[in-house]
Amino acid sequence: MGSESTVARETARFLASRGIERVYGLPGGEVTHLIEALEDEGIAFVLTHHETFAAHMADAEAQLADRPAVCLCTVGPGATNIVNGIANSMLDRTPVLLLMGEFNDADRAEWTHMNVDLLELFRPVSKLVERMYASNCADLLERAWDTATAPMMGPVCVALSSSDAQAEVGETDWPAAEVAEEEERVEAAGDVLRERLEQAERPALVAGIGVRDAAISQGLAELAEAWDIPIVITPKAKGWVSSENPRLAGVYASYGSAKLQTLLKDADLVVGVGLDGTDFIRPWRYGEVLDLAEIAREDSAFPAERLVTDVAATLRDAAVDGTPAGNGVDRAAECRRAAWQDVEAKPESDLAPPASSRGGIQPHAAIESIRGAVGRKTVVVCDVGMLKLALCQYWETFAPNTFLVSNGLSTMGYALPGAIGASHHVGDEPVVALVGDGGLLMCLGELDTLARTGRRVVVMVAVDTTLSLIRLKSESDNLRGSPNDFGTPDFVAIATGVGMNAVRAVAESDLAAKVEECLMLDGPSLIEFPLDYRGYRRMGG
Ligand SMILES: Cc1ncc(C[n+]2csc(CCOP(=O)(O)OP(=O)(O)O)c2C)c(N)n1
Ligand SMILES: [Mg+2]
Repeated sequence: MGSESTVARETARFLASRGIERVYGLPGGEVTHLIEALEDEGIAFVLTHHETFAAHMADAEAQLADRPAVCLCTVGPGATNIVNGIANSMLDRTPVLLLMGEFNDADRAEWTHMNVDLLELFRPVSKLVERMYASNCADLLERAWDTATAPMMGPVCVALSSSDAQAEVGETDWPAAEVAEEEERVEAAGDVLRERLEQAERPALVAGIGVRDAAISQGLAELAEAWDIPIVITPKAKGWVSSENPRLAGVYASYGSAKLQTLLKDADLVVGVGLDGTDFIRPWRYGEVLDLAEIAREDSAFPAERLVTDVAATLRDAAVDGTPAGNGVDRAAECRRAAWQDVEAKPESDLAPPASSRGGIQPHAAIESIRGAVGRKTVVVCDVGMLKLALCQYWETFAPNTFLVSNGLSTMGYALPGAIGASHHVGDEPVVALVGDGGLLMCLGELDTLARTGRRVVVMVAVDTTLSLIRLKSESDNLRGSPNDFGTPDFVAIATGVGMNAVRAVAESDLAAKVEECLMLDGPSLIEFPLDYRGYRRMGG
């Protein structure tokens, strides 16, 4: 301990020592001293218009940076507002650090105004939630950071009152940079895996959220090639197995081709790589999985035979001298072909579209046009809804960390703030947000955050004038779809109103050109395009 400091200043100094350059959030009176201290240490405060979207910004930044990112909210309504964002990071295993306002111990005992029990509120949606004081500041900050980054990663919440933030504390000599401590590794289990592969006739690999690691994804590709095994991925693994990999069979999400499901059903050995119960939108309905896992754990959502091992080394070991008998290239190609045939072969539905629908571009045609115009290394952030289900299946990804999506919680309103957070990490390169009209309407205020921060984000909003996913579900249950329908707000006018460049593409023929045009701009832009909701009725699985 050196000279005198304050808890707020030490928090800021700690974050700066860990490479944190910005904190996203929305203040209240309890956190103003903390924000001032952050800025004094060179940490920018990015003001958002809703706390949950601050958490989404941190979530996207953390995924790309592969270290915690930080968000901030005030006590009471600020904290209750951010619960959704923290829960999203919990279910997507993202290391986000939340700094939140709190009442000091004396006030908390007496006050009712804005006073909710923050520890109880955040316990189910975070890995750690604790109050910070001068007495535990140094220990808690380091422990929170380590907890967030320990497997399975996730959000941590530190609550601090204004008076405790100003309390005096000795200056801590924070280590300049964090050197990731090597986990004590269990031995590689290449022989066990090899033995099982030798016995199998129709093996399949299923890769999930934990494949987002260079060594593991490389090991997976080597194993698949050596034994010629088809690979199925979950939405969080998109990009970590390239769409150009000839053994990629498709994405296991709510919607997939019937062929993909047959592949999984018929497999006599399914090897799970980095899988996690939160990967699956529907419970795993196929045979038992031999799950390669870094840590031992119980997962009731995903029962499996767990092989606790150094996953990357095990994959690489078992790849050596593999027998390429899994027929993976052919089985994968058949699944990919079938996914497109599903869409092309189904007749147009004669069910009525939403009343305010203006018709529009077929979803799959829109995805192909946009994909052709967006660079292969550009980060794309996807919102939730039918658009997500279509994008997860049909949007091709060619590089790690080029497709971000809220999967575990599947919360609407992720794409726009996620793209802002991603953009802060990627710097000058453009980032794309693909969002449904319902999802964008939920977070319109963040268009102002985007305009104000000037980030190079292209927001593409698919206008089908309804909550398509829920409308389709209602229709398939023989219920009315109309309660899900809404109007046709002029998104171009809204974006222009906050100072952004905005254009409307009306037909498939000008969509790609508009995307290319906006990707060239230095600042933010929005493209509104009409989408024919009826096209989603062709998606099978
Ligand atoms: C915060 C939140 N509220 C409700 C839902 C339930 N939900 C899932 S998809 C969806 C519809 C999304 O509509 P839109 O953004 O227009 O996308 P579309 O389905 O039309 O492509 C809803 C309401 C959710 N996932 N998240
Ligand atoms: Mg919609």
